[in-house]
Amino acid sequence: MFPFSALPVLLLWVVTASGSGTTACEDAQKTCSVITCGIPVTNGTPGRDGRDGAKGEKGEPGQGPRGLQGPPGKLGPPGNTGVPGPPGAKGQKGDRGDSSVAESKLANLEQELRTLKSELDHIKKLKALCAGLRAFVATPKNAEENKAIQNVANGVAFLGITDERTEGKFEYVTGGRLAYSNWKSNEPNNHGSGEDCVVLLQDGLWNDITCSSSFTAVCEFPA
Ligand code: MMA
Ligand code: CA
Repeated sequence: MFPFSALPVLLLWVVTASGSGTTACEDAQKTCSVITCGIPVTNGTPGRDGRDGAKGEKGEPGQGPRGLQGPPGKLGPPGNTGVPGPPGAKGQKGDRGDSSVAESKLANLEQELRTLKSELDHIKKLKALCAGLRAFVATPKNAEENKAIQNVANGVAFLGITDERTEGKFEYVTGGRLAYSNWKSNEPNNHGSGEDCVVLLQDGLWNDITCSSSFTAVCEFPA
């Protein structure tokens, strides 16, 4: 702003000075202690442009219509790796890679099946034995009957009682739950690989025993 508004005043002053000429300077010498003298001059060519001024303040936003939103920017770089998650639930126990486990399981099952078959055979034989006599394998229903069978057997004898159908649940081979029992202490114990038949011992007490054992069978005839 300054150069433009100051310019007319400056030019005016220069014109006045040149107008007074040398005579004004000679006059001044008589009255002033310090003077400035000069010769008449003509206007020089304008000086070079001054340096750029300081940057102005940021203007108010314009009022024109707002442009459309630009397209989304490029995908940023991937983030840092996260912290590891908590450990997963424990899985089920796997099979042993060894086929010998399956083989030994099968062998056990086969043995169990053979035992059951022989037990059933034995019970069937017992029943058949007495049935041939139109009788049943003895099943004492009270102490009196138990004593009678004991006397007839005169030693260890099979009774018509078994838990072959359900382990621990003794019943008559003819069917039905036990009405009476005379177990020896700690019997029945299903000893060893299993005992599903019942013998009457010499003292009249009962013991469960493997059906494959061989003992006398006492048959009872319906009265
Ligand atoms: C034998 C057998 C079992 C009985 C026990 C009692 C060793 O097995 O008779 O049936 O329970 O003896 O000790
Ligand atoms: Ca026993």
